[in-house]
Amino acid sequence: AQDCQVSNIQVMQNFDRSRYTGRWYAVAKKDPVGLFLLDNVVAQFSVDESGKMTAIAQGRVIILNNWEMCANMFGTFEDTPDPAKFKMRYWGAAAYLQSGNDDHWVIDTDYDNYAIHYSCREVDLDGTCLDGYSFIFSRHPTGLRPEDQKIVTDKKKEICFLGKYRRVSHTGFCESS
Ligand code: DAO
Repeated sequence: AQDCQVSNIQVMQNFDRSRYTGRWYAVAKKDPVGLFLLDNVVAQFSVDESGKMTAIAQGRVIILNNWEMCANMFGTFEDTPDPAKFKMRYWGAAAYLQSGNDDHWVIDTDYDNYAIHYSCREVDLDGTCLDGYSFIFSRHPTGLRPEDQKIVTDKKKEICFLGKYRRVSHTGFCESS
């Protein structure tokens, strides 16, 4: 599916949330309108006793025009009929951080090295995504393995975000604060 229709986007088959748990480093990001998380983004997924997926995430943000800080964020995931498609409710440890309710789709992952996340916030009248964001995650803080890069590039194209990503750097900003 490369007609860029949000409803035709292929997601991970037989998504296994338990294999997805643990730490993921964002290595690239396609920003939404009004971007929030800038860099040093790390997400940690868990599955609780009842089987529900939750996550905590950190990342550098700039709030109130000029205040740079490390945001501690929380997310809970509501299941849908598709095991790779969730509704994510998210909020910050502090009230002035962003909160919301976004789609959270896992497009592809090998669980051990890479994952491609997708969220469309606003679908246009023609069925394409008007405002969305996407994270490319790696299990390795150093980035994607060379052998995973082609897979990721192909998926970026399939979700119609190719060329819209920027690198997400890891400088240790959130480790000191
Ligand atoms: O950074 O511009 C943006 C949008 C991201 C909003 C979501 C942040 C909170 C995520 C919490 C948990 C999971 C991955």
